[in-house]
Amino acid sequence: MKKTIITMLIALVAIVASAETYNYLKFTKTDNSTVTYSVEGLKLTYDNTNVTITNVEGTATLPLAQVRDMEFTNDPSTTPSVLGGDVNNDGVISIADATALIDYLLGGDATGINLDAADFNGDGEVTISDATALIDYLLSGSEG
Ligand SMILES: [Ca+2]
Ligand SMILES: [Ca+2]
Repeated sequence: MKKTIITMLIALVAIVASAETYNYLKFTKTDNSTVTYSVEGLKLTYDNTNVTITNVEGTATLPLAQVRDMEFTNDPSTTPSVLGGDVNNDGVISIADATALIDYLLGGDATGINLDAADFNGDGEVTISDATALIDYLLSGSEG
């Protein structure tokens, strides 16, 4: 996992040098929140636990373990941390959330269910599609 990220970072630094069409670097965190940083003066450094982002606006530090993805973008918007998918409200997204969601869908008992987080695909209602989307997410995120 860490090796993958470090490899990505090295690749990104090379991309920064060549691709000037994008204005922001966007990090997607494991809780599905996103943060963007201006690429102006961008410098990325990292150690075993953190990636440090330095740009004209200042310096920010992100734990590597929380970084799920990163990409360049021209969209500076960020997504607040709502922990979509944390159906059982224990602070992490895991298979327990998928089972809690399925139990809710089958039984209709919303006790202990975070319905906002349960609407994983964001279409405004909690259905089996959210359970499948959550399971897909869990499967795709478990590599490495
Ligand atoms: Ca959870
Ligand atoms: Ca939904």
